[in-house]
Amino acid sequence: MIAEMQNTLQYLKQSNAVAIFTHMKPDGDCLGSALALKLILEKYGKKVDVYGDATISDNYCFLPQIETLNHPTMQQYDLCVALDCSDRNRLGNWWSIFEKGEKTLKIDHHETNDQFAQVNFVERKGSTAEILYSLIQALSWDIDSQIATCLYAGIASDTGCFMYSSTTKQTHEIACHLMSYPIDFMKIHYYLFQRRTKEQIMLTGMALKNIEFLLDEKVAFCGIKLKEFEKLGADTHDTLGIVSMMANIDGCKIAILMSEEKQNTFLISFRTDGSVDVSKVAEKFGGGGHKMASGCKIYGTYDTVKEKLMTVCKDFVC
Ligand SMILES: [Mn+2]
Repeated sequence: MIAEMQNTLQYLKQSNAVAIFTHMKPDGDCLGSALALKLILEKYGKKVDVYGDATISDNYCFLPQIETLNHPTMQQYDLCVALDCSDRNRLGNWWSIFEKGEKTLKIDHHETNDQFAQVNFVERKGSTAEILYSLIQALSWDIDSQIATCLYAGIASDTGCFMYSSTTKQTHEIACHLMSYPIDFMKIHYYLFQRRTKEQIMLTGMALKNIEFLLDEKVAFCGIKLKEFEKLGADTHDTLGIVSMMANIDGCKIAILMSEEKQNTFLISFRTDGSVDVSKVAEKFGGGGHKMASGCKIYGTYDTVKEKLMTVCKDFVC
């Protein structure tokens, strides 16, 4: 562990042409960490490109330099860094660029054994941004308000605004230090947790109206069909926050949102009050995730997919 940390610090200090990689469907932690690392490396005289998915939610538009994503300025890199990526598949098509790096580094907080880089720095922290903060401290590098904004956004994002069990005393101490820079944390919270489009609110309204309470009311279920998405001009990206709201219903052990992405293709999201490990539920369908939040994809008709879900859930709640 100490060796991995020393190697990580060496890599960051000694490299001059750096490529940073985010995972597919990047979240706030991934993007915040990538931009924080970009900004600090540039501050110390290095050239940096950031690669990531082209379709990024408007909710991340407040992040400094988000517009520089996928505008490479170099052909070759002496260091390629993958952030927040548990395994190599998370890099998608960027893998072919990543693996060509003279040196490769992974910085991540997920539990996984895929040591796909030359140096793999993995710590069980609440966010990748928190790990990055400790690396920056170890390097005695100076942050500024832009870097603090990115790190704060990453930490807030992955701890559900300091609400999840991954939040520790140290998480708050880091946030406290970051707030000593002039960062607009109200704006960060707004974009990460509050902002909704009209379509998202309309969809939420419709979904909540259609919740079914099944298996002795221990399961809250909501299915959204393709034609319902179309009627509201919405798609599966607009379901943000619905399933978490369902999991807050008193007495609900598992909340399930079943969204029809394409005909006979359903994206399933699971949440729980903590009494069930929903990553195990998702695994039954070839998916995965965390104890409190997970997901999978199931093919079939609306009724058969719903039936399959209930058959599996029965074993977890009864
Ligand atoms: Mn993360």
